[in-house]
Amino acid sequence: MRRRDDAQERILKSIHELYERGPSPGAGSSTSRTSIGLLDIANDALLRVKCFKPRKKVSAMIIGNHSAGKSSFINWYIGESVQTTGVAIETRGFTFVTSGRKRETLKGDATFAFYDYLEGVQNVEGLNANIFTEISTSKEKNFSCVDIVDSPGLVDGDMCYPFDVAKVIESLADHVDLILVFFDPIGQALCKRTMKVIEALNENHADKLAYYMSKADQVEKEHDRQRVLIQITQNLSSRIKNSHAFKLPTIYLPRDDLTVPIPNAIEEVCEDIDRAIRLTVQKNLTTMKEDCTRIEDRIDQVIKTNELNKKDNLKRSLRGIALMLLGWVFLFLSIYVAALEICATPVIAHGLRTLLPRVPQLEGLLPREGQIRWSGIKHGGAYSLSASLITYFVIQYIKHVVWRLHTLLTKKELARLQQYKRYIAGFMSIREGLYKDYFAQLHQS
Ligand SMILES: Nc1nc2c(ncn2[C@@H]2O[C@H](COP(=O)(O)OP(=O)(O)OP(=O)(O)O)[C@@H](O)[C@H]2O)c(=O)[nH]1
Ligand SMILES: [Mg+2]
Repeated sequence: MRRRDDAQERILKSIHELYERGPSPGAGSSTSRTSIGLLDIANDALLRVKCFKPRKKVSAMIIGNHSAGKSSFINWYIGESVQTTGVAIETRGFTFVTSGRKRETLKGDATFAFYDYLEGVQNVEGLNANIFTEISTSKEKNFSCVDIVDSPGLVDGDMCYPFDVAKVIESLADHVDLILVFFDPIGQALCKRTMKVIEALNENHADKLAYYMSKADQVEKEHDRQRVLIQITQNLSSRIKNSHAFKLPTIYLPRDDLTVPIPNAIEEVCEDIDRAIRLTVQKNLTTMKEDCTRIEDRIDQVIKTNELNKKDNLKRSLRGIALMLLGWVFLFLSIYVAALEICATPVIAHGLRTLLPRVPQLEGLLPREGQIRWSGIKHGGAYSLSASLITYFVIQYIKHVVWRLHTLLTKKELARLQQYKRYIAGFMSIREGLYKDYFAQLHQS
């Protein structure tokens, strides 16, 4: 039993650390000297892959009627009296019972900080003063892999809760892995408030719910117990969704003085918790593989896009240079036409003829008296100049659009991506090792 606990705890912890900090030194991978976590890689600005850190522990919430034995079960499970129990209404708030290195009690604010998924209920009025964390050093059963949430007993009538209990239970249900519902056989089994909460939880979390008839040793006669079981089953049947998988084991805290052999399925509760842990271990191992594959694919995609961009940049540059040369042709043409037109103005033409009387090419440039150049088109020079200038500017614009280059990865960035690929390969091999450990412990148990 202990071996199995250790392996599961180690796997959950290792996966959590791989996401947060990367492999610890000596984890048997080429990446062991790095301190970069899977999340750091996923969140890199070049990649931006959405990943969530798997939780280190499974959480199980216990709900049920007042005095159903919820807190007593937790104390029994961890082998330590962290929760107050008794016939009065004992538990008035929510308590997260978790394992740690030092016995400690955390109040509202610290509890909200400890469990980030409580963000959704942080503003529920009156909850802050009624939410706690009890850290216990217990190593009993699979406690090191599970956080157990104790909830206030549900009662009908005038009982006034300092906050909206049903709302908080429903909100926590979104985040816990298992919801244990305790019905005690005496009086409280038919509590309307409990039934309403169960009905609401069945809407979205039917698979997480497990029902038990607690304190079964209080009903010594078998036919009385059967009657209570039928009564609870009848009440639940219209409210629960997966009724084909419905079970209602009878449980009670083991005691030595019991003369009547009442069947006790309390180990089934432990088995349900163990199953949730096993499922979480499997789920986390699968999630890690999927995340690694997604990050690897993204790295390949970024490198491939960079290669394509490089080729495209070359094409764009060639087109840009061609357009630039063409633009120059039209620019020179515009300058030439402008020069011709300036020389053709009477004052400049006269001046040129006087200054350079013996240059024969001059007559080719200057119009004879009364001659209209540009194939006889009046203002042909102005038209030609405008046309070539407009063409020049249009070419400039097209060049500006065409010669726009993609930003390429720098050598440093490319090297970083290649390094990430090596890290991911390292993560995958560590994960393989964890999977082997998981199967080994399955065969041993
Ligand atoms: N006979 C018997 N008594 C039990 C068992 N479990 C708990 N009790 C007793 O039932 C009473 C109520 O137990 P709690 O654990 O305080 O019940 P709870 O569900 O936490 O109650 P609230 O916090 O008020 O909701 C205590 O006096 C316990 O000693 C059991 O299995 N058998
Ligand atoms: Mg209690």
